[in-house]
Amino acid sequence: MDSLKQMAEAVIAGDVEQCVSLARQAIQDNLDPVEVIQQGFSNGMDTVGRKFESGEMFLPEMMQAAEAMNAGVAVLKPAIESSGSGSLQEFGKVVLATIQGDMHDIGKNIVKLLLATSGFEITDLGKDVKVAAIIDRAEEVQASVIGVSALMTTTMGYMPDLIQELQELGIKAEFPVMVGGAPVTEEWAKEIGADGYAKDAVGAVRVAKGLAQK
Ligand code: B1M
Repeated sequence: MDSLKQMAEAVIAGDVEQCVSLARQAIQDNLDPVEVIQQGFSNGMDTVGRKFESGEMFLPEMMQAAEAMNAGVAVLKPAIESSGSGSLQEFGKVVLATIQGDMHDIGKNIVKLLLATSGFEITDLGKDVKVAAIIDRAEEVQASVIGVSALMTTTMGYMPDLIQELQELGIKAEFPVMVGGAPVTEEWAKEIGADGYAKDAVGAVRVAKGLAQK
């Protein structure tokens, strides 16, 4: 089995030690840490999601899988940071949050890591963040971009609320909004009037750079 497949299997098994050991091995083998996250660990998480949906896995196993993935990502983090160009160019400020009602933050944290290593200053408001708190902070730090993540169909409904609120306050043009997360699509982002959508963390960097330079 190739190492990316082994990583996916280790996440599915919720095996923290194996995730750590495979991530260390990946660094020794000079594998691209971002590819390792996206093609390895994240693939395992997709399977976990499908198994949870079909009733083959339950909440404690999903939590264990999340712990294992986080442990693997933590090992890769310094390698991603040292490969970044953050110290070379400053692109702007991003206020980042997982939207209200949503506790999923693994993907948002990966987006944060890549944005930070690409030259953005990040204000991470964490998870389950109310629309008003996101707007307050964006105004406070004079954000170049607001980035919001949602992992559930039930919580992505707060994203249009954010955009509507910005419109009502008359500050929509000042704060471009980038949205993402597994259930979010490009079409939906357009429909709600978001300024940018990214499918993954690598795409988020590209989109944020475009929005910050407008
Ligand atoms: Co939950 N969960 N979960 N969960 N969970 C999902 C999302 C679900 C799809 C599983 C399923 O049923 N198939 C389902 C949602 C169904 C729906 O849409 N309504 C679900 C459910 C139901 C729940 C609970 C309700 C379960 C329960 O309690 N009965 C509960 C909800 C709690 C809450 O939020 N209120 C819950 C809890 C949890 C855990 C705590 C156990 C854990 C989260 C741990 C954590 O995040 N700290 C968890 C996990 C791990 C998942 C799955 C399996 C994996 C999510 C993940 O981390 N993926 C997920 C199934 C799935 O998504 N396939 C599932 C890996 C991550 C790297 O990918 O987050 O997609 P992702 O991020 C990517 C891209 O989406 C993108 O870039 C990232 C990196 O490439 N991206 C952005 C993300 N944000 C972006 C922002 C951007 C741009 C790109 O711009 C700003």
